[in-house]
Amino acid sequence: MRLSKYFIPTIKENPSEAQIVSHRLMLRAGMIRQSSAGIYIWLPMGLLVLNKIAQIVREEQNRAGAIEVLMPTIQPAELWQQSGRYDAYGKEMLRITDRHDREMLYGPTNEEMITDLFKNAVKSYKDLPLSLYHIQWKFRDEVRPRFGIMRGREFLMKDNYSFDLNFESAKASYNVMYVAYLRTFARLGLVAIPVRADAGAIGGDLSHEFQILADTGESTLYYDKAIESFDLSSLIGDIDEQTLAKLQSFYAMEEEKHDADNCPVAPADLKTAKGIEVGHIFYFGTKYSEAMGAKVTGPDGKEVFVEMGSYGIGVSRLVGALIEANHDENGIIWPEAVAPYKVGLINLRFKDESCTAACDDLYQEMQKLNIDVLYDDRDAGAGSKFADMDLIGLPWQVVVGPKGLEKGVYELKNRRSGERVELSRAELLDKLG
Ligand code: 5CA
Repeated sequence: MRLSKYFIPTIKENPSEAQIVSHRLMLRAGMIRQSSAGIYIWLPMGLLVLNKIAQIVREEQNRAGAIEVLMPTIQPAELWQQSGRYDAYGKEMLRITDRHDREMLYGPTNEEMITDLFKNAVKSYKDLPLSLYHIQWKFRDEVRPRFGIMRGREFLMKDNYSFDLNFESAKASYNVMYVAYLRTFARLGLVAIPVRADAGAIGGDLSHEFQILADTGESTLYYDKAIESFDLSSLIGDIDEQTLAKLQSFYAMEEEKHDADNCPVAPADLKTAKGIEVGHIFYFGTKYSEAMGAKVTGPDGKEVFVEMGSYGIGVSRLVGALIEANHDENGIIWPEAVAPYKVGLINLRFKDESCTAACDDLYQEMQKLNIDVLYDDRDAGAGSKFADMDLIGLPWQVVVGPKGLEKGVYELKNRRSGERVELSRAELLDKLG
């Protein structure tokens, strides 16, 4: 992509409304613009990252055996009346009336709709276990939308719903998702601590939140420091039962549920930190299937209410969480897995014919080699080109200037380490290809 023909409306000054670094950088780097409180326009660079994260989430859901569907954003109130949540949800739910005076709502989550779908489509235990997910926009009329897309009113969520015949099978489905979540966050280069979000009652509800440690997190966590010696990011491979059991036995709790007097961890081993909740998984048994009449015929011919779980990932929140974990004073530092482009090509002397010819040549060659490149071909000064490139945070920068060209070399800068090397054309293309 040529920057002169693209749309990255960057901002020089720090936007006064942004309290945390990710919000500030997303606005400054031209990734998002606010439309109204907690509702954002995703600009090209933001959208590229959002889509890349969604794709990694999708691949890990598919690998875990979940099947993708797409449910609508607008739901009939009737379903929520059946589950009893229509009144309980209160003001956080955006309620809509259509032209026929039917009560509708913009979905804050999809348990009701999926349970209704299941009830009408699945009748036998032979079709179980079943796990369906979608990646869809949600709306929650949050009391305090803040920190940009981190706590928005409209946000993109991956939500997944599992259906099983009995508790054992439901627990296994839960654990498959638990592992899929660890893998997903590891692929994003994030260390997400699984935090127990239930009271720990055996056989009852079971729930974990996945928290990224960051000073700007909204949750306060208490956890056994042994978790840190457990290399969560290395868990990309299969996890055996023992490792899973060990991981799940570590103490990690949100402040509200942490009881200092009865904590099983010795004070010297207990750590506290702030976290950003990027995922939340629940096993809730037959809560919705009983309320909405979702039954299957078991092997003995008797009908039973289906056992369910639901599993959410904040896809749009992850964009912010990734920036909180990957930035410096000059801007964003994208991990390659989610970078909007892999390489930024900077033409230092727009008016110098040999510079422009060399850049055009590199640009064409990179495109041939499928190297994702953003070419700063604007008629602008070197200083502002460097500053913009650091701000938007592409992992690699290729700098083409007259001095290098005389020697027949290009400069390659690693955005994260700041390391610069001079390479020939062939070496450069080889390294980036
Ligand atoms: N039905 C369940 C699981 S599918 C559910 O809705 N869980 S949740 O409320 O915890 O949301 C799932 C994830 O969505 C959260 O972990 C968080 O990462 C993200 N999320 C929730 N609210 C917001 C919000 N206002 N802005 C951005 N992301 C949010």
